[in-house]
Amino acid sequence: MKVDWRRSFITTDANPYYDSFVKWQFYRLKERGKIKFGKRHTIYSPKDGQPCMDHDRYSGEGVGPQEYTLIKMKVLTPYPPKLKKFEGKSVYLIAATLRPETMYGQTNCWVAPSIPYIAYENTKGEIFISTRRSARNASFQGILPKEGEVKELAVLTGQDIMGIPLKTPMTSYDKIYTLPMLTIKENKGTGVVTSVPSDAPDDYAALRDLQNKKDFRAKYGLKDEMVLPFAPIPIIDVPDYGDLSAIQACDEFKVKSQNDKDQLAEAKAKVYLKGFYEGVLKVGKYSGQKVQDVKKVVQNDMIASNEALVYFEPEKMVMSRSGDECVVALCDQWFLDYGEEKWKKITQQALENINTHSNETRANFKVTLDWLHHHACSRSYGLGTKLPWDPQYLIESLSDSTIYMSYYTVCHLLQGGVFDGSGPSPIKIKPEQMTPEVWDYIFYPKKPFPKTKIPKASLNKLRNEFNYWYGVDVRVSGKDLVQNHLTYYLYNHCAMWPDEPSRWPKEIRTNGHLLLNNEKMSKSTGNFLTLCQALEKFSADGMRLALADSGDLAIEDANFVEDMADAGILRLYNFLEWTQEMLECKDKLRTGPRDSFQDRVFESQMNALIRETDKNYSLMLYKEALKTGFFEFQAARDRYREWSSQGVHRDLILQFIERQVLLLAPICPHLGEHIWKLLGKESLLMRASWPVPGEVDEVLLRSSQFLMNTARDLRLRLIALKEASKKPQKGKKGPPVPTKPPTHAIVYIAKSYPPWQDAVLKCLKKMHEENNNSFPENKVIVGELKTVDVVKKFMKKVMPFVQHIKEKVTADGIRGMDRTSEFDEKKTLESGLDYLVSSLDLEGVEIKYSEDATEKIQEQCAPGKPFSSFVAKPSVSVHMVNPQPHSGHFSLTVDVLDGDSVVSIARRIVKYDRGIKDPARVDILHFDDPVLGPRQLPKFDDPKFGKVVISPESTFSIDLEKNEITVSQNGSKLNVGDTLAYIVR
Ligand code: A2H
Repeated sequence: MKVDWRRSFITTDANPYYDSFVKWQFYRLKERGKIKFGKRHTIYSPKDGQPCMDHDRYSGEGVGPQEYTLIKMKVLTPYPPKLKKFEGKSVYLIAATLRPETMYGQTNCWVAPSIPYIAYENTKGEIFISTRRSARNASFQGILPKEGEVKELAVLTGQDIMGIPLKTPMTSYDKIYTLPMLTIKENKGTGVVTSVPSDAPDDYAALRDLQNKKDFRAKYGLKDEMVLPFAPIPIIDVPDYGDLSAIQACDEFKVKSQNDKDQLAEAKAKVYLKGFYEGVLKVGKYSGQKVQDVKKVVQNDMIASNEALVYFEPEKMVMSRSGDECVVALCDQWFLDYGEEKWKKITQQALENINTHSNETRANFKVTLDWLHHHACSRSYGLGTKLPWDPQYLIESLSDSTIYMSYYTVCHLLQGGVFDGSGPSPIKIKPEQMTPEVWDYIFYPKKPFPKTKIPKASLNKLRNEFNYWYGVDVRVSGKDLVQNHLTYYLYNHCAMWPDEPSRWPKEIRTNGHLLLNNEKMSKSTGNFLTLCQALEKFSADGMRLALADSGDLAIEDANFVEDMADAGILRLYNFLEWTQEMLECKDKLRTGPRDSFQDRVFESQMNALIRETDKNYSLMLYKEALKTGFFEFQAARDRYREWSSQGVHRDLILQFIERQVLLLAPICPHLGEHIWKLLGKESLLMRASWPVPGEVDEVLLRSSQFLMNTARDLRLRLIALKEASKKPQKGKKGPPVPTKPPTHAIVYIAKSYPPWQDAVLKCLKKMHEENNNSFPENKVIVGELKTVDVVKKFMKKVMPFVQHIKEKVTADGIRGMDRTSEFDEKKTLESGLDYLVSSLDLEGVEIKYSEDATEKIQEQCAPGKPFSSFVAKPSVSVHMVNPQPHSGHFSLTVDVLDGDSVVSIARRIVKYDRGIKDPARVDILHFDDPVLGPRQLPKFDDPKFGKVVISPESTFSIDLEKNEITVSQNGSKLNVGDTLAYIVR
């Protein structure tokens, strides 16, 4: 069973209080001239015997009536056999067109050879020939003698009336012929199409097919004189396309025949819009006037001379819920005159002041407001309130639910908790006491107290409620409702409270539909997930997380992806596990001052993300809130952990956990409460307030970003270097020569730009300032720079550099033109040195100023843009044995570099042996006898037997030629041979 969603919670007919409210609204709308009565072209279901409004439709929501001009094309005598019986009567083929002003250019008439047409009589006793479907529509528009009845006087095919002569209005040809067009649609217009090859690419392509192909003509029994003499007539001048625009467009898009669907579509897209909006008529009474200005006038002229008539049909197929194909009918009805200019205008103004959250939603409102004209508000059966002044009609459901949010402000006092208003009323007011004047008093501050038995205090209470709560702060609804409900909502607020904009809607946010795994949810395909199933599969928090992540866009559909939901749960689980781990070991975490570079960056990052998340939540951008408040928040923590070589600070970690839980609470409250308890909080998380963010040090954050970028750059270049060394070298055959992997990186940073770039920047900044904070044209920039002495020599490189700076300014604002760094780049990089070295698998990273480097390197460097190079320092390999029994540590080969220390070698051992946690616990020993020592059996109960611990202060040096390693210890030097030992304490 389909339930009208709005009625399902207000229940108008069953609820006498709401019924009185709707009646009040309609009385007032009518008094203010918003409701009128008359005959209108309306989408109509013959089976239901009444208009078929959006909510009565099975398909075709939002579809309206489309107007066509029917051109009467008189069949000349003698009539063909199938029409013989109409001898003595006027017979017309009636062609449906959207462009009556092009009738000057008709060269023929198109019919489809095999689709069925019927002949029937119109109100004037003339015979019309068109498709059955169009006759059915016409019969509801006063074109046929009896409403809804089509007497079929003859049934024929297009072929039966092929090649017959016609007399048609306006064209310069005396008579034209019916010819075959194979692309005519049976379900559009009348199935008869008038042909204007000068302006319609379809017509030109079809006519040319016939003119070029004799066999084609023969197939349909056409004589040459019916086809060949008819050249397109120039009638409209279209800028860029001339006065035979269709021909030009067919050439441009290489249309070869009427079957070239795609090319024709392109040609039409180009020429129709341009022809209609920019075309100028060059023939007839209105020669020299714009097409769009004369369309209506030409139509009226032809109607006045009985050569044409107006006809409507639904723009697209509309099916009623009762299974009927709807038509357009001229109906007597009450309608809301949404086209009335003053009303439209004030509604447009109201829209200006509404926050629609997205430009697309606003644009959809604007389009709707542009075309909306009238909306039938009455129907003869169904559910609903009776029209108070004409109770044979009911108010249709989109019209009785436009301002009901105001009813919400008082309904609790009238209805209590009772759904259908059957009482008892908490305020003791009976439904029949709710007269229009009583409602006036509640909703309008200036209205006097009405004649009523209701005590003034009671009514004042209702009035106060309304006054306190109204207007609606934000309304969230489906994007498909902009074209009807949401726009009516605006219109009616403006009509009911015309002088009180404070009662008008303030924010409207729309959302798309929810997809499941990138596809539409549909029971028939099985791509479906109920709320209960989702809960079972992903838990409440897991589902909420995936829903929040599914998308915020107002127009595009949100997408619930099950893989993402799984990944989300995993993330939540990891967060919980990590939290428990941290809480268990919190006493081992670093304490004391929390002012290292990484501490300060992390704190600032948290503060910035709290602010951003706050903003995202208040804009109802939940995907964004999740991004900043969870994914990025976690990433900030991960970075902090990775980069803090001296360990993370306890206070910051605890603060992070608490803040994380708070930021995520709106989306994952259950996990939040659990962790809140683990944190030892006494009251509930739900009672806690939003975290108060501290200062955000923007410069510090940018310096941290600089560090990240440099690290990333180093990593990428290192990978590239390794890849390159695997490839055979140019010009040399055979496998690649193994090159030693780099051991060290040198990062050069620049204190300033090279002189010519510095001069360019200075100049650019000045021009940018003088040109109202934007760059002048490149021409001007070059002209200016040419005059600067230091720049002259570099003119070839100047424009690429200017382009680079422009891009920087687009990304970072005017900061992109800064000539020096806003922070100390050297200090910044040094603060991350330990992590850089270990994560890059290098022995060392050195930071140097570019001024100490070659000119070439200086050119590559700029503030914020360091340059790195790599070196492989020479080494001598040494064998490392581990004499500890059952330790799990193995013998390894380790490279020793000149200047190595015990710790640096220990670090290298740790890299190979992940079983060792801390390099500081590794001792290195040399053998008493460097030659024979290693050949003796170790003593299991005394691993150090025959060896000496090398003191941590010692340094290693190497002799490459002799392939020897020497240790300097307390001023003495010792050759340690080719084998050393290590012991893990
Ligand atoms: B117009 P819309 Cl010069 N099958 O008239 C295919 N096409 C049909 C049709 C049918 N059953 N019934 C009508 N049409 C054509 C003139 C014209 C038209 C010019 C320029 C543009 C143009 C001369 N042919 O239409 O799908 C008719 O051709 C631009 C779209 O209802 C009718 O107007 O939008 C137009 O298509 C109606 O198309």
